[in-house]
Parts: sequence; structure tokens; C-alpha cells
Amino acid sequence: PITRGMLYPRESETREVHSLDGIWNFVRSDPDNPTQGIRDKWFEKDLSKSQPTIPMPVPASYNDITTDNLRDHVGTVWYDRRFFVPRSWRTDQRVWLRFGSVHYEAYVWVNGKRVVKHEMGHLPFEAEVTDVLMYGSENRITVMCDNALIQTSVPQGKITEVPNDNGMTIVQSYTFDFFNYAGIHRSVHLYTTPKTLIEEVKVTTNLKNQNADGEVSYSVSVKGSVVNEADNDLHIQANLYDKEGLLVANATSDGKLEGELQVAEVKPWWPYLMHPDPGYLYQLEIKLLAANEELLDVYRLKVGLRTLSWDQTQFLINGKSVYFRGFGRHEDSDIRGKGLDNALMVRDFNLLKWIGANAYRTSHYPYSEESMQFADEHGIMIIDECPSVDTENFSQELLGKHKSSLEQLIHRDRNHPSVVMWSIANEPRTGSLTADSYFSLVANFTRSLDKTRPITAAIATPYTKDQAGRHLDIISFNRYNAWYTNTGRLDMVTQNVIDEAVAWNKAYQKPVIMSEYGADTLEGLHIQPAYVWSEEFQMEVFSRHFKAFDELRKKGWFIGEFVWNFADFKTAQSYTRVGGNKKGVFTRARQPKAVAHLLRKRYFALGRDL
Ligand code: BDP
Repeated sequence: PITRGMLYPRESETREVHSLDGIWNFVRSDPDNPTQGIRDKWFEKDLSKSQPTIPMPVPASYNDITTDNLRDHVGTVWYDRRFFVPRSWRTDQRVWLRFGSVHYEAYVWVNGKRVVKHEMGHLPFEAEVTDVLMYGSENRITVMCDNALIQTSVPQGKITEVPNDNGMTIVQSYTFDFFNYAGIHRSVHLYTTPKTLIEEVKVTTNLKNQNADGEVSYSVSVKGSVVNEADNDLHIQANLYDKEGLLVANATSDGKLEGELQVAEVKPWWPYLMHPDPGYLYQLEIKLLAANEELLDVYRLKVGLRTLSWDQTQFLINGKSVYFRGFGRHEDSDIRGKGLDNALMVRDFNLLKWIGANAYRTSHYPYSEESMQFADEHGIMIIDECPSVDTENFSQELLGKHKSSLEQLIHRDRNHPSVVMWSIANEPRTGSLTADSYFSLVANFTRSLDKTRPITAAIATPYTKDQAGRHLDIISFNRYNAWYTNTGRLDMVTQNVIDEAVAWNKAYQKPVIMSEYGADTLEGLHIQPAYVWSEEFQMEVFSRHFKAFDELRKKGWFIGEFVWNFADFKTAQSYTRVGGNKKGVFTRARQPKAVAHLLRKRYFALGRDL
């Protein structure tokens, strides 16, 4: 089990952070000879010494960078680069190498020595490299990345060998509806810490006396040779600062690595449009001190004070019931694929606020840590989804990886006030008894890691067959009326949506969210009366859903609507996809389709209501 919190790398008076982002050297393995790199030990010298390399940006997906068919490559690729480690780092400290994420599997060597292997995209991993680095000189990092998805990876896929015009070829197939972009998707950092360091920080918050008083509970775990809690060697000084930088609470734990801070006249964390100052964050400063008060390590993180609660009919934040106005999204854009891009991220948040949304689901995998921090700052609520999508063929091995994905996700994201719910899967095949026991195990495991947030899953199995809903706290359902069912029939939307939501609520007596609805729309295609793929049709589909939602809201247990999708995105090639999935309210270049203006009116009107 992963017990490390994988704190986001931040500089402080005891820590330095260096970025290894930039242009790396890149080689794709010969699909007919996929293990050649390992056999020939490509990690022992520069990749360029054994073959031609091409330049590859990090972070980015590699798929859309070149003009050849690297896009459709299946199997391993290799990256390397050289970097300098300053002489000054040789002092009494540790150095860590951290990847924000690599898709799907990564093997990492430093100066020819294997330092870490990690399976699963969208999640960070790191290794201590103190003893393999050469100080005051050049070093080499080599990464082998494998994009193959099989029945026991998360998400699942299938690899088959089939004949083609050149003999035989490997085919990767998968049923999920987004392109299997791969590569070093997020930033690579080297950072230093003291020998005895703050390894993990866990924060929970509470509000009392009608949100007038707040409490921040923290617990810290420490790594290092001098750790011996029984001896009361170490203690924590915790300081809480408000936005203006004023100290509002502090505490020194006596021989303990945990404690509470009491905050008077607290400014709670509120979602966007629920308060004039949404996303209010304090800064928590954690100082690790030795028995003689020597300062060992300092780590700072942003903290939002809020409470979450839920029952059979509603979801509340700070005691106030919440109606979600949101989106399913993707991390996806031209050229960089799923690579972290700050310009895109900031643009997306500007659009979310422009349109009046207060939430999104990280469909269908964890999004960048940078975007989680941004959501905290802007009061955007997140339904945080693990990478399990279209889950089927349940096995012990799959269960282990699925649980691991949730464990890694929760460790990474549990301190974010924006995270208000865990989504344990998207459209799992939940119609069987095996699914029943599988999801009971996944849900209980998730609850054992975090009891402070409700659990959901976006379900498309009909409620008559579903076996997973009983294990969830909140029911989310995906349905494409007038698109996949009753295509073109705008007269068959409203009542169907109402009936299905009512049936879900009746089946499980839990709050219900419509987590996906929508229609593919080619921007600029106008057809009156509305016809599939036209902007008119998307607007009609949305309007008919709005009618249903307004009816459902009166019933008291319908708590949210999420459009599919925020923006157009790339998928695998198929005859149902014209250059990708076009259900975006925004184009892939992040410009509004006509429906965006309609949705904006609704989301702001709902925002004002609350
Ligand atoms: C839903 C999936 C989503 C797809 C969407 C669609 O959850 O990933 O992109 O359908 O087909 O079933 O547009």
C-alpha cells in the first residue's frame, strides 16, 4: 500500500525544486522488436549513441507531435535527456525525482540505474535519487514508456495480433471514448528535502457555530533516521495565515505530529456564485522541529475551510444544500494531447466561470495537480474520478489495480477543498452479480480511506439491471436521449429524463445527478428544423433537458446536471466520430458553440437562485 502522500513539490527555506521539463530525445521502439531497448540496455548510454532520435517536448503526449504515424504507435517509446546537478546539492540532504504522470507504464533510470517503475497514467510517482546522482556534473535520465492497455490495466484495453499488408501487426483496441494519448504527460521535477522530512500532510477542516468558527486538523508523517515519536524527538509548529498573510492561528504539538488549529471569524471555502468571495484559501505552514527547536523542514499548502454532508436527498456544503451545474471534461487539446498546458488550463477556468458552472467531473481519470489547485482557488467543485472506465471482466488482479488507483488518487487529492466527491468508475458494466461484489469491495475500500466525502459512479446500465448503485452515496447516471436512444426524437427527451431519474431515486433512495447528456455538434452546421449534428439540434436537446431538470428539482433529491462535454475532444478512429467527439459546448480550440450562450443563461440563473 502507498502510505506516502506525494506532496506537490514546493520550494521552501528547506527545499529546492528544479524542473526537468523541456525538449527530450525520443525513440519509438520497433513494434516488431519491442524488447530491443531493454535487451540492448539503451539506458546505459545516451539514446542518440545507438540510433537516431527525434526531439520530443515534455510535458506532452507524443502522438500528435510528428507528421508520421507515431500517433497510432502501440508499445514502448524511450525518452532521455541530460541535466546538471549542482555541487551544492551534495550536502546533508535528499534528492527526489518526481513525475506528475506518465501514460501508461513507466520505467525510469538515472545514470543507467533503474530508480522507479510505475503503472497507471494520470497519477504522480517519485523516487529518491540521492545516491545515484553525480553532484557537480552532468547526469542522464532515461524513461521507457509503454502505452499498451490490457484486460488488467486501468483503464482496460485489448491487444491482438492480426494480419496486415506487411505480414502481422499489433492492434490496440479499447471501448472507452477518448484517444489513448501517451507519453510524459505532466512535469518532471527534481527536488531536495532535508534528511529528516515532512513526508505526508493530511488536513481536515470543520466549521462550528453557524460557520463562525473553524477548525483545521492536521497530521504529519515524517521520514528520516532520527524519527522516534516515542522519544518525543520531533514536534510540529503549525501556522495558519489568511489571504492577506496575517497569522490567524497557530499551535505547537507536544511530542506529537498532529494537532488542531482554531480559527475565529473564519472565512469558509464556498463554491463559485454561492458567495461573493468563493474559493477562499488560507495558507498552512507546517514546521518540523527537533527536540532542541532546530528547524528541520518546512512545507506550506493552501487550505480551504468547509464542511461536507449528505443524506438521502441532498448534498450540503457548509450546511447549505448544493445544486451542481457542471460538465464532464477531458484533458485534451490540439498538438499536446493530454500534456499539461497552463495556457489551456487557465483558458478553461475562464470559460467555466464565464458560463457560470460551479463543478466538473474529472472524466475519466485524475486531472493535473495544477488544475486541482486552480479549482481550489476559484471555488469550482470537483467530482474526482479514478481512471476506471467501461469496467468489465472483473478479476482479482483488476480489483487490486482499481483499488490502487483510488488509493493513489485519494492520497494525492484529499487535502483539496474543491474535491467534494469520489467517482469510483465511469460506465462500469454493472449488470451482473460479480459487479455487485466487485463494487461493494471498491466502494468500501474507498470509504475506508476517506469518510469525509461521498462516493459516486457514473452509471449507464439501466436501473432495472444495475447492481452497483446500492454501494454508492450519490447516484449519477449517463444517458443520451435523442442521440444514442431515439436518435433525432426531440419529443422523447423530457419525459424520459424525468422517468429515469425518478426510477433511480426510487430504486436506491439516494440523491441523483444526471452526469452526462448531450449531442454531437459540428460548429457552424445550421439546419432548421433541428437535425442531428447541427447547432440547432444541440440547443434543442439541451432545452428539453432543462425542462426535465426544472421538474426534477422540485422533487428535492435531484442535485445536479452535468453536460457532456465541456469541449470537443479526440477519440480513437471510428465512423461515428468526425475528427473526434463533437459533443463539446466549446470547440476543441475553446470557442463557444451557439449552445454555450444558452447554457450560460441557465447556469447564471441557477447560480442566482442559490
Ligand atoms: C458516454 C461515455 C463518454 C462518451 C460519451 C459519448 O461516458 O466517455 O464520450 O458516452 O459517446 O457513454 O459521447
